[in-house]
Amino acid sequence: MMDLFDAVEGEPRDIQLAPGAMLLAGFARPIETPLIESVNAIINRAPFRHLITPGDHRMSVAMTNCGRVGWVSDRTGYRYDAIDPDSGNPWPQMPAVFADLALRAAARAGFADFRPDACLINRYDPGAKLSLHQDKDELDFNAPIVSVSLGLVATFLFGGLNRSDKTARYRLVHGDVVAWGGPSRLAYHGVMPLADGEHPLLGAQRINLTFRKTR
Ligand code: MD6
Ligand code: FE
Repeated sequence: MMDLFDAVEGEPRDIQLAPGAMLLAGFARPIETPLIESVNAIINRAPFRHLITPGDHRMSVAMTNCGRVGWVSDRTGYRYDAIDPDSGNPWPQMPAVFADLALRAAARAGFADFRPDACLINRYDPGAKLSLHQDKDELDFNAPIVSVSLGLVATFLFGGLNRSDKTARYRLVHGDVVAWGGPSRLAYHGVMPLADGEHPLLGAQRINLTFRKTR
């Protein structure tokens, strides 16, 4: 596996994964505490749940959302919806600390003025994985996606525009941000089954935030 050194505190490093795909190592570390507090406030109102895919498969990753719309899946398909189907209420608002992080990270990666309207929050417990997929349920592929890793280390798979393209593996650690757009916007990607472990702030889990502009 490509070995990326862990972020040295206060020294973010930028690594290009492919044209349009940047890993900003350690970028979110300085605001880890408000990020985790915000996640906790969101899951209080919109708890994590295991969605069912159109193929009738229960996802191993538990999900929730904040923002104007949230990504949901059920037997009828995938969509962005303004209403949390579990509660019947709108999703919690996107906290300013989230929107500001997404804007700054995108700008650093070369995508100016990124104003996401959705933030999908994923929880990986040991063994949870995300199969190779494209993020293509958004209407605007000009905007990038910004992904923030918190908690346990994950192995991120990054391929090409065809499912059969060879994938590279990257180690994502707590505080890393991946910003992803332009020629990489529709690249296949996934997450390998999470290894067990104990993170000092988050315990035996990985939390991933992905920010999207859906329209
Ligand atoms: C994850 N991330 O890291 C899942 N999608 O847990 C994604 O599916 C993803 O990291 C698009 C762009 C960046 C990502
Ligand atoms: Fe994705």
